Amino acid sequence: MQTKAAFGPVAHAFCAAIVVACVSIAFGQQRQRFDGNSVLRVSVPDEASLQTVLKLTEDVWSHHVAPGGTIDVRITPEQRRAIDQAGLSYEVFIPDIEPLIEAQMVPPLREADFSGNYHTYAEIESFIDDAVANYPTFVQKVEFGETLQNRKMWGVRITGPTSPAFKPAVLYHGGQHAREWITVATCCYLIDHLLANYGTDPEITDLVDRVQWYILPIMNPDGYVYTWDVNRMWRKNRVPHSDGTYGTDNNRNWAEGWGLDNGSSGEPGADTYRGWAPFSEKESFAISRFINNHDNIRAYMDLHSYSQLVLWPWGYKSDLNPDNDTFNLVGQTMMNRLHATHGQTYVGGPTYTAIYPVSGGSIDWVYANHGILAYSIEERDRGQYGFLLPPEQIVPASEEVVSALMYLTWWVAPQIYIALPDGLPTPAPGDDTATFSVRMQDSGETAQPGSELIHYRTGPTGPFTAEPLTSLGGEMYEASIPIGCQPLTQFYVEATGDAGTTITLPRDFTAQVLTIENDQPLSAVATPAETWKCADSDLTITTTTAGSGPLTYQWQKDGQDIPGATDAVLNLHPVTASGFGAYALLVGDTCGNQLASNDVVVHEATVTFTEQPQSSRPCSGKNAWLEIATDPPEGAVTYQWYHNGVPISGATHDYLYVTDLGEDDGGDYYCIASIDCLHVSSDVATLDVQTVSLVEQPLSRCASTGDAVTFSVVAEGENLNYQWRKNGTAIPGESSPTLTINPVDAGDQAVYRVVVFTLPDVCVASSADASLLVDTCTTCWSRPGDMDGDSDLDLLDYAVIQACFAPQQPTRSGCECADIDGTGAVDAIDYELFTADLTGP
Ligand code: 0X9
Ligand code: ZN
Repeated sequence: MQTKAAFGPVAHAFCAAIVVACVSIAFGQQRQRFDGNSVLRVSVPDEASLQTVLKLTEDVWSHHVAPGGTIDVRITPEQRRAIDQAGLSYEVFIPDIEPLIEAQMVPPLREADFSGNYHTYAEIESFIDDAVANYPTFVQKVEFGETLQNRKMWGVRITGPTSPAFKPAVLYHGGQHAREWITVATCCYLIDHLLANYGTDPEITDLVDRVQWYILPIMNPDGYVYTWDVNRMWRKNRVPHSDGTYGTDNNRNWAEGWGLDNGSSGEPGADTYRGWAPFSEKESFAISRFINNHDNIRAYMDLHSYSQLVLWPWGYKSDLNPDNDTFNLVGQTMMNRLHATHGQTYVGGPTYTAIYPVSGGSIDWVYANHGILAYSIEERDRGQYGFLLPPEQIVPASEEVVSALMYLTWWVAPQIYIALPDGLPTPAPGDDTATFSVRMQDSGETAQPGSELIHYRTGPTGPFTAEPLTSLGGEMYEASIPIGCQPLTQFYVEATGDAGTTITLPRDFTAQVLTIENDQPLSAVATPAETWKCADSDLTITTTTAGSGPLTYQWQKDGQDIPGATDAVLNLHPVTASGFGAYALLVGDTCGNQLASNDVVVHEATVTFTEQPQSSRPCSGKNAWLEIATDPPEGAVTYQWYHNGVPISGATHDYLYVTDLGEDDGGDYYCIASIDCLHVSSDVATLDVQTVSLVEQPLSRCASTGDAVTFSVVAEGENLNYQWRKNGTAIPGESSPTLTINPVDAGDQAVYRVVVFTLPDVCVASSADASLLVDTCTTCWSRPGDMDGDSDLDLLDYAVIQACFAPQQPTRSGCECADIDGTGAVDAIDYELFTADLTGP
């Protein structure tokens, strides 16, 4: 990330004094200085401290960023003060990065000792041109592509003059990330190393002769130039975005596993921005096209820094890739070589688990789309200098990486190129041999006639047996190995070349062999597992079987073979009384294995109800629940419920639930349980639905002291009981359909209602509220709708208004006061006016 604060007047004043550090470039931009910026390894014991650090700086250098560990960050002096204030503990890796940056850019030194220094884009192009000029017979300049800023992606192809039948290629590059300068330097070192030692070092001479080496030091030239001219800490390329930010991370832009938020970013300004589409970037697109066009590429290395890691696919998911054994074998040897050279420790593994999720990384695409052995090495160091590895370390760092690359190249470049052009054989169940073709191409040596062998064993352990391959003429051979009834067969192929080199496929047969899965285990499942049949009905037992070769079948009943029952399916037409019992299928394969299926138990059909539905007297509006149980239970038996003799649709379980009971729901219920030909009815249960309905409601009244008032209710239902309430409280002894108050006095002004219920099964109906107003209805009070003159609009008033409402009005006394709008009638408008006032603000 570019830190804007580092520009400005102070930085410009410095530029005048320190010419070297302020190279002006075409756009007039000057190199951003990092005076006083330091690199710290901060301890982040918890999420809060990690967030504190991440909020301070966007320039995070380290890989593992998780609470409980440490984080390497580049920070300004102000940010460092903030870290001090937050009380976080840290180690200072670089107190001031500016002098280190300058030391890496000093030109006189660069000219004196090429490999010991970092170089500009232009210097590397002349280095390539010099290599071509000095070794014209085996170095070619290769244009891998062109960038948005029209820079060429210059690299080389190095190979000796030999032309065997098959010459594998390798593609190694650096500089996918701009600031990882050591990777660029290592590629230059590799070019130099191959050229300088060709003809003297036999291993190098052989591999240069037999392999096409494609080496591209700077995959991301625009970003690389930017690190020299403007911002040493730049990572991405320099594509401009509409939001004013720059750069896409090429190593998040490849098409395999592209676009995941776990392992890349969709924010253009982010350091791991994935681009707007897979291969939207010219650099990643160019390399992918190059690989598509060169089908002999067998190994790929994408160099990065820093952390000292050897990484392989996958980066975008945690699964092991299908060739993880091979990746691990070669990866471990590379780690050993990296360590053996100068004692530096490198660790590694699949990217996702070894470091972190990487979505849209190069090695995933290269491996997934071409089966190429694709690695990424994170070069030196482990954080001390990070991206600013001092020039003194270029040679040792490159020596150890080149040692690993020599091994990777050796692994993919056998002198005889052995392949299975049709892949591994997939024998059909029961086959006793597997026959497949093998190709042996001269890749430096031709196979001596008779040395072509296949070594096999039937099983995962034990010694191998060798058989000669059958020559089909030219490069083609046929291999034939017994597979018999073994679950797996393992093999490797061998040939010895005319110069005496013995080659195997796989490359290291002591660590890895090829495996053919050749047998299906025997299995048999018979269905149904248990069944009930009527005597004289038909039964079919079906099976699912698997195993090697044609299978043999024998049915048994109660442990005895059934003569002639030797098909996979058993038909019993009909099941006779003697046919009830346990059936099983004995199945055998061509390998002599035998096993029995599960038992299928055939019972004579019977149904017994172990629980019967119960009659009841539920209240209307409530729910009713009927339940049955049978032996055998639901599953073996099917059910159908009936109501008054009519089947209820969908009622096919061992219960029946009738909701919101109405009068129509009363009547007889029963369930018919069926099994095969047998149908058995349950007991009949009667639902006697009880209803209480109020035909006439008590009505509100206006009365004078001394009057006699009667409230009454008319209800329908059986065995009715009555209970009168005054203002919600029961009035003792009032249990008839009428309530008489005689004589009325002021204390009787209240709201009355009656509750009507049945016994002994209680079903309840409650009447409407009726008000009794005493001596208050003769005047209409000032508040409209206030019938009793207490200035409130409450239940008492409401009941009167309701009672005055048509059709009873206006004859009822007091109703004239309920005519709120004065139209001469108590109607819906008065009712609305009353309730609006009641609920209004
Ligand atoms: O995150 C990356 O791109 C690499 N680390 S770096 O610090 N150099 O940026 C790791 C890339 C691993 N390679 C792939 N899985 N493609
Ligand atoms: Zn990188």
